[in-house]
Amino acid sequence: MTDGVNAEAIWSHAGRQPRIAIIGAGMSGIAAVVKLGKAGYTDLTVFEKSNRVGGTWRENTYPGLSCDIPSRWYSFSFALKPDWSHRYPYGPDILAYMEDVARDFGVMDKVQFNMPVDELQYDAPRWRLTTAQGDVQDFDVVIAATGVLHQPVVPDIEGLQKFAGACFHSARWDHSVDLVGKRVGIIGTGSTACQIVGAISEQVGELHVFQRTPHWIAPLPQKEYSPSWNRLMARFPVLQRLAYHWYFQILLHTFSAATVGNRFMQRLITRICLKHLKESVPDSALRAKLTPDYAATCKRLILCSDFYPALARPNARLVTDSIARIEPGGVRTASDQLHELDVLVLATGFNAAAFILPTRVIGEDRVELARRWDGAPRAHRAVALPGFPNFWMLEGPTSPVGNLSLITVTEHQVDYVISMLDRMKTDALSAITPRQSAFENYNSAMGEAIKHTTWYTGGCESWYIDKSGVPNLYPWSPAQYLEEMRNPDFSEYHLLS
Ligand code: N01
Repeated sequence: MTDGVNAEAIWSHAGRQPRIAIIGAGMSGIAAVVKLGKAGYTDLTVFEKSNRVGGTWRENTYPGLSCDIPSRWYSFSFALKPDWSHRYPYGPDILAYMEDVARDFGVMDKVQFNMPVDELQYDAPRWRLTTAQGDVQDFDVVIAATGVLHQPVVPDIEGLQKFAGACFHSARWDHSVDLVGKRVGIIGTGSTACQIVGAISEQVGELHVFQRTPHWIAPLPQKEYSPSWNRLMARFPVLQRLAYHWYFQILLHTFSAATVGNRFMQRLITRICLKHLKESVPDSALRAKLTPDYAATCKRLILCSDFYPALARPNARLVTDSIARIEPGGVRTASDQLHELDVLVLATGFNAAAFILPTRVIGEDRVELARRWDGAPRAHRAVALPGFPNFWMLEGPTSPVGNLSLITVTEHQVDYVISMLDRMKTDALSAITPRQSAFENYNSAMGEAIKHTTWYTGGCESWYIDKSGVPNLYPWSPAQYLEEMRNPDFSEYHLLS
């Protein structure tokens, strides 16, 4: 591989720092800069398509935006925050936290803003990166920190373009539209829609919620932290660390366990959701429409306390009739009823098979990532891919791991990448790339194991399931994945000198 290549061109031969490109300044990009820096890798350039850090928390600004992972755990382990206002953090608070961390840990100095990356091409031993502006730079290592859910899906519904009122996707919220007193329709009843419905139901004139499939919804045990409690946290940082690990362990052994086969937890979650529905919705006909007929946790479990009460309000209407088409005046359903609307919100989710795409990534032998994946993205241990040397993904394919805090998963993945870089440095390697056999063994074992999870057996459709027909998720215990990240098995890789 290195024949004819000047030794100076290979960072580990020349004894210099690797030039590392990080794509994206969201949560993963921030974690990568901080952890790589602490490990001594400081020649970092972050390419951010927007003008701010924060990723998903920058892009989503819809009313009610919040996170259903507790704030004391939804934090960087190296930057715990004593003064979260709530147990479950609100979107603006998370964005402010991301920006604070980026500023305090010197991330901002590394970021090139408004710099989308169009193409990455491997030309051994370097990656040639081309930005949308046509700027070309070479890097030794590329880290894709582009997130999982960042490409909004606009549903293919007849007449959508003809709607006369305001219409926008939940991730492109139009804040110039005043909802007060308006007739508002919302398509979708996933995590996003539930938060929006809870937040806007009191101010709108009419609320029409178009539900294709009922979701399982557990109550969110929200709580405001008192100033005295937060002062205590600030005074004794050990308490912050205890809280971080407390929530980590609790969720690991309850919700995460249920998704990968813990029958007791599965039944408990089902009971909690049904109790929540019964207590929130007195009308038995409405309750029947809201009761799922598939297993809880098959789709992403929703934690939300104000969706059901919002639907029980007199101005709300749950529409379960399928949508026939959209007309200038509103949404017409299959029973030929027109729901007249002023505003239509599309809470219809994201393309979960995109990851770094549509950036064109070209590996060895000019293989294109988009072709290689063909709608069913796979990776080796979620972070690497044969034929794409020195290219690492954070939150890559199968990364959503047991609904753990994505920050925890990302931090472990960054540590894994650091182990690889350390190995390159000590062994003077030019490239590391997973063996095809290791990739195939890992993915075929995953493909078998996933068939025993609720995501597959639960009898639902969800964004977890890709073009291959199986969920694109890690099928084993989340603790096992973190262990895999802590202890890289180098025999799975070609280590090229
Ligand atoms: O998207 P979704 P989301 N006609 O794909 C419906 C994370 N998240 O943005 O269920 C009619 O879950 C679709 O119907 P169905 C979290 O991981 C986290 O809500 O497919 N309806 C569904 O109801 C979550 O899982 C937080 O039958 C159509 C909805 O639209 C992920 O983001 C907060 C339709 C899409 O639901 C995505 O959630 C928010 C059509 N043509 C989100 N097309 C946290 O708190 C789609 N639907 C961390």
